[in-house]
Amino acid sequence: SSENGTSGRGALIVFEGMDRSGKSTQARRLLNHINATTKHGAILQPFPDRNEPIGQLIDRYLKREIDFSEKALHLAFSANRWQKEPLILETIDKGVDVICDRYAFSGVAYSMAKGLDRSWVRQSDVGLPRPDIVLYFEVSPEVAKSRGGFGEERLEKEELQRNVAKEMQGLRGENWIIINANNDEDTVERDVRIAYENIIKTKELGKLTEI
Ligand code: T5A
Ligand code: NA
Repeated sequence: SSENGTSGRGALIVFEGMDRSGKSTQARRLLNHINATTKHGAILQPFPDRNEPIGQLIDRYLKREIDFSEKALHLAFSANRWQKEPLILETIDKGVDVICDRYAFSGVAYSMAKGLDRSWVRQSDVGLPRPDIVLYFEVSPEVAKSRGGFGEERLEKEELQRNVAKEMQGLRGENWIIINANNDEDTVERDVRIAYENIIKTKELGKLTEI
């Protein structure tokens, strides 16, 4: 049964999905909800984490200020996650939930969509903490396009987004919950809360083996 309460380890919750599907909006809402309604609380961990040294380079790449080769960029995104692995583990150990806004699935899907080989791409994230649940935000291209800010950063091209969506389908595991992200913010929030309440945690946090 679910240990989602005041005892035991924290949960590792991942938000994934297309650009502009509303992940960051809902990750913040879930953070506030958990902190307002539980003793254990939660922290929010975005990826890329643009405050970390490697994340600052990724940020400059996304803003078209510097260039990376595709493989170096892939490893930078992955290293940015490894940088945060100790914090994630310590936090979960203390009983606090960790909410990741994107994770290794973005890393694999974006790099594969750009043509990198799957077996090469997945290696760098093997061994990272395995999420208890992945909330996958599915949004139609038309809806995503209509939302604020689309197209500002360099990976937000339509064809790439289509390929990313295709690659993401192939990464779905049994711990994935599909969220209809075309809905309004309150409807999506309700679905996210239901998924959160139904998380079933194993005793120990697992590790990513297959991605
Ligand atoms: N990337 C990332 C890789 O290539 N490899 C990796 O390993 C990782 C981790 C930056 C880029 O990096 C790539 C993927 C990305 O291309 P990012 O920082 O997560 O990644 O990207 P952002 O641009 O910050 O975020 P997204 O584009 O993914 O947007 P979100 O978080 O899905 O959407 P959000 O919540 O910011 O909302 C977007 C807009 O829509 C509105 C919001 O108010 C906002 O204006 N909105 C809604 N409007 C109507 N109805 C709703 N339900 C709405 N929800 C939000
Ligand atoms: Na975001």
